[in-house]
Parts: sequence; structure tokens; C-alpha cells
Amino acid sequence: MSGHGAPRTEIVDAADLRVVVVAASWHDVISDGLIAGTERVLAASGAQYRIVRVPGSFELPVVAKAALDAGADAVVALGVIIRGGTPHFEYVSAAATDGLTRVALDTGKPVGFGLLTLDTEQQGLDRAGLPDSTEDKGAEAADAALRTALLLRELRA
Ligand code: DLZ
Repeated sequence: MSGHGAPRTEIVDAADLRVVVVAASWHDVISDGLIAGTERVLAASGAQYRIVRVPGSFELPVVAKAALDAGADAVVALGVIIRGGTPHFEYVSAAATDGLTRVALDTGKPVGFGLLTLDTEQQGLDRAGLPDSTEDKGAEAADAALRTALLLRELRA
């Protein structure tokens, strides 16, 4: 999937939203870049947020669900999975992706999807919002979570 065509966005005002960032701990340079991009957007929006770490991407859905059940308006889920020589990549990627989708639908609250599933480390460095990156997927995921939470609030009002 290409990053071309992503919407051009401005910072939204989300001062009354509570957001939990759930970040997996694998591939720290890339995941630290994703977290920094997410924080830039959340801080600029005025949203209240906290960051929690989980061991790996497989653990993202259950913790995202707990955060939303406990009252968060949105979650930003961040993880980095790099393909290896075994089918493990497919299992962890599918479990995390399907699980996060289910969490969003079951809770009726948005999960910003900042899970990178990659063939190479370089692909992650290119997307991590680092000085030499071409994309900032952590920022994109945070922006999507905020916009969706605000839209859902408006639709339900
Ligand atoms: C086991 C594993 C492997 C091989 N690779 C990754 C990865 O690239 N990215 C990631 O976020 N997590 C990985 N994990 C860990 C699993 O997500 C999970 O934390 C463990 O299987 C324990 O449940």
C-alpha cells in the first residue's frame, strides 16, 4: 500500500478528548519515531493523553480494549512487525490487525491504526517520522483517531 494520496491535514482542536497511546516495544528506533509523531499531534490538539507500553504487537488489542472500556475516547495503537523467515509474521500481523478492528467495532470508539507491517527495517525508518523519513505514520494515526472521535461525537449528539 502506497502512502501517496494521504489526506492533507491540519491540527484539530481536541481539548476535551482523552486518548491512550498503546505502543509495542519491538524495533525501538522505529517505534520511538512513531510515538514522537503521535505525541506531536496529540500535544498540538490539546487532547489529554497518556502512553502505555505493551511487550509486542500481539498485546495491542487487549490493552486498547481495556483503555477504551475504562473511559478513553480514542486509542492510538502503535507497533512495528518486520517479516522474518517463518509464518510468525502473518500470525502476529493478522491477530493484531483483526483484534484492533474488533476493539473499535465492539467499543464504538476509534483506534488509530499505527501498526507497521514491513518487509524490511528500512521501510519502517521511511515511515517513522524521523528526520530522514518520508512519512509519519504515528502522526497520521493520531490525527485519524482524533478526527474520528470528534465525528462520532457529532453523529451521536
Ligand atoms: C514474537 C514476535 C516476533 C517474532 N516479532 C515481533 C515483531 O516484529 N513485532 C512485534 O511487535 N512483536 C513481535 N513479536 C512479539 C509478539 O507480538 C508477542 O509480544 C509475543 O508473541 C508474546 O505474546
